Amino acid sequence: MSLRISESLDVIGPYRNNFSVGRKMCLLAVVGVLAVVCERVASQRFPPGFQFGAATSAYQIEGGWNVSDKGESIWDRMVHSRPDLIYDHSNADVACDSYHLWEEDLRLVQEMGLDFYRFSISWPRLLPNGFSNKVSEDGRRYYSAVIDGLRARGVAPVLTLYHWDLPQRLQDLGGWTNPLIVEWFADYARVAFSLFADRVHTWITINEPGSVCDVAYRGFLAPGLRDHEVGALLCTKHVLLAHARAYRVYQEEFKPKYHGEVSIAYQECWFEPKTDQDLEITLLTREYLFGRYSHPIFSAAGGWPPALERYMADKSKKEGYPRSRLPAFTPDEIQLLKGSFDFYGLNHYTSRVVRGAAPGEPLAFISQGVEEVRAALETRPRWGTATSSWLKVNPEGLRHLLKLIKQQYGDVKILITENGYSDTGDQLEDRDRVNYYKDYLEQVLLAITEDAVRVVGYTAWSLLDNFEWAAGYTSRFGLYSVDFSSPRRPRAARASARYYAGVLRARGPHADTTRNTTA
Ligand code: GBH
Repeated sequence: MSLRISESLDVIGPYRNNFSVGRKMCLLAVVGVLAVVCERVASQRFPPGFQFGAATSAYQIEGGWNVSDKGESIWDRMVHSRPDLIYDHSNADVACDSYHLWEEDLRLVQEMGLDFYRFSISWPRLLPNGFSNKVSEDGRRYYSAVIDGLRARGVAPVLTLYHWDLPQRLQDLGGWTNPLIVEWFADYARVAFSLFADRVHTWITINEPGSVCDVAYRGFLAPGLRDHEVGALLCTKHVLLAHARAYRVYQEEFKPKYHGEVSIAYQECWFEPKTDQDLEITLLTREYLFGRYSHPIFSAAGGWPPALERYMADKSKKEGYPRSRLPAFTPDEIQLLKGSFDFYGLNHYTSRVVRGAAPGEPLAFISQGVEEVRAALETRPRWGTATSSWLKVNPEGLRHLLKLIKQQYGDVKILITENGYSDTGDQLEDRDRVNYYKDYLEQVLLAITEDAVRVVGYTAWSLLDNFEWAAGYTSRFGLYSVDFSSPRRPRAARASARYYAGVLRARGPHADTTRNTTA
């Protein structure tokens, strides 16, 4: 008798009853009836060494937007000058006030027993004018204290250099469309490595290059510009090169001493074709949205994905441009980019069904599709919903995607750098979030045990409710809730925080709910 893990989970039922049902089943096993099921449940553990964490980002939690010498970021500028671009006209001037309440956050991290905590540095907090000639003593002290606090609690810091809060000064000089930003970013990275690489051994250079370039240059994130035709593609090239330069700075100047790991974190959905006729458009859409960022770094050949490169060259020519809108790499740049990773960072939330768009079909919103390749994106009615309208729940999509990454780039180590679920935040008994985590974790486990994908860790987004970009505070992703109406910003554990603490104890999606922590 060989039960599949998913079947045995159906037998076990909802997480809340795990323990009692599990215990009854083990009793039955003693009389020899369901021994196999018990064994399968016990073996639903992640391999030894697998790491669990939770994530946040600087602008979304810190507040303290203008304390001491902190510089203005593109998010500070946008929320203050264009509050209409934020759904509830809110901003993150205070947010979770983690700039002042960081010890409170570390208490939550410790309470859940996380192996690591992923957070980000605000570039303009560390380098107030964007350039490395002046390092903020206050910024240095803040991040140093958080790092030391984590380590004192036995939690590894995972540090992101860029989670979307570019110094406004650099935006005024063209931001990610200016090729000089590649060196400015490398300078910033060198400062961060010099200050913290003795204590931080896992680094993410850029969080979601696709959001930085494509979403931002369609106007949905700061700087709120609209130029997906040219601006987004210049941004793509420079974001990638900035990552690679930072990677090489670490490799050459810090790795020999500290032996840490550096990579980039992609946001990728699982895409499946609507019909057999949509296979080609699905591949092209994947290459446009995801391969454009991963192929230059992770493929053996390097450079842009060949089919996308051809498509963009042909299209640009037809449009009358003298050269491809997708800017070319020099041979040196191809070499710089190729292999600039120590693992594959993956943020994953959702899935889409892809089909060719009908002539004239509107594709302005990211949820509608991708204008550049004329692809329409749909969802399946049976997929679950969340408060974020873009977030449809399809746990199997994560397993498919993990397999696809392995198929494309070989046996690369994959760190899931984000995965999570949004609700309105008005209840602490967040059953839907618990189910989301359990179902997605099961799929990660299957990818490891059945498909031999080398997933080395998993990160829940997010540790606590925070400023959800253009959605303001209307979508909540926290394992812990935050009361934004109170000046003290009190945090409270949701059921999902207790569940995740149980996952950490059980080392599997079948949370150990035996211990009642304060979490
Ligand atoms: C991640 O982005 C971020 O890294 C994190 O900061 C964020 O809080 C978290 O996920 C949750 O959103 O409205 O249809 O046009 C996720 C990637 C890209 C998802 C933009 C939403 C807008 C889709 N996001 N996308 S739509």
